[in-house]
Amino acid sequence: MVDCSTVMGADTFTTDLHHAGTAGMINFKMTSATPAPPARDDNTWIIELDSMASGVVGNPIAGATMTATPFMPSHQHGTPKQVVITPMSTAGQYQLAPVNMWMPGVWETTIKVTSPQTDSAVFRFCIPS
Ligand SMILES: [Cu+2]
Repeated sequence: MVDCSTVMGADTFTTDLHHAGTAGMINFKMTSATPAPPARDDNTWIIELDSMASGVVGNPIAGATMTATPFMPSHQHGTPKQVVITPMSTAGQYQLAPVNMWMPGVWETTIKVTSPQTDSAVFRFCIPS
């Protein structure tokens, strides 16, 4: 059994969940999660990338190249399903699917952007049993 109420530091899904990239170049905003909150097995996320400078969020980033990798740190394993990235009609928004979190527990999904800037952010969710 996984009791997510005892897990510290996991993200709580809201429509304004966002993380500044580790390089401070891109703001990663989760504009949609299906299901919401994220749940076991296949998830579909829409992530908006916005440029960032000195902590101030700027314009949407269209045409980005990125990968998304779910990983379970406590067990050191990932998932057999590759996350497919599809640009949305709204500039700067990308669909990530399937984000397959097949096991209860804490999952860290790293989104790594390699173009036009390099930056990455981690969305960390506790998936209940
Ligand atoms: Cu696991």
